[in-house]
Amino acid sequence: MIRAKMAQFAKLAAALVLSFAGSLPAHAESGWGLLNMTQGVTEISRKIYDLHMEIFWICVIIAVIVFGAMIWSIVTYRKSKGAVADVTLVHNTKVELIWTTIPVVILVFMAVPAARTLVEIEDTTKTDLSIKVTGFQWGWQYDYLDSGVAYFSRLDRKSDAARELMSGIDPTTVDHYLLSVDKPLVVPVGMKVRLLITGADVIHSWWVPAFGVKKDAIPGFVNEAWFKVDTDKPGLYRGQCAELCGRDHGFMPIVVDVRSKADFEAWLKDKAAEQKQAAAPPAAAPDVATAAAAG
Ligand SMILES: [Cu+2]
Repeated sequence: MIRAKMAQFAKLAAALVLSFAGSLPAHAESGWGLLNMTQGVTEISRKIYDLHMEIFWICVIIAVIVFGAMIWSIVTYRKSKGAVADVTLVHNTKVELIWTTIPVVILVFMAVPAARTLVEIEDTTKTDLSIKVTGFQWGWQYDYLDSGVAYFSRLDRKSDAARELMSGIDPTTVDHYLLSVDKPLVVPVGMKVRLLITGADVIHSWWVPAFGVKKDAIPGFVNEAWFKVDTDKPGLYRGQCAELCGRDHGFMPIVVDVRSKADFEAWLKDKAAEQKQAAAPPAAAPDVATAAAAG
């Protein structure tokens, strides 16, 4: 009976771990790397990863020492072995000093590098390019503030069709199901890109793990974030809205198309020209009234 229950529990735990692993879409790693956070493609994302690993191992060491001592004590001094509780030890200044000082030292040891990285993350000065990001139900709007280029980015058509109830399309046949968009955010490598993040309706959150950026998009507020992708890492990077924002929260992915500087400049020029043309008034049509009067 107990054995069957345990087997059932093990199965459930395995299923949970697997489903968790499967829900981490934005990571390029495989195997165990999938369970960890990504190292990303920016200096800041690597610093965040290093901090994460450093603090993770500190926690592991503390856990091993604390649980080791606890389990050893429980086993060694158990009642069946005739152990009797010591009720005379009520206060010991030396012990209290030790168990206060050690955690303080550990905390300071963790806080100093963490604070240093935090200051760097918040430093949005000296940026090369500013893009306003507006989260809305359900997608993202990107405004290139210096060039006037602006467009919406939504879930791609294929995913959108496949997600419909009884669409008849097997989602496993759709490439990057629910993770592709019609028009990705296009940015250059090696440039400090500043994002001005806000919301149009409710709170969303712009999250791209590979850049180490996750920032809330709040209506009425403008939050700042920045990233600078390594010059040798152009490519497509994916993310998602990270703040439960309503019915279609799971259907507003983020894709960032990181290109070389020259490619980016060309794209921006084309896009600006395209939008200028679309916004221009149509060529003067013949005046129907004058033509009729003349005839
Ligand atoms: Cu959202």
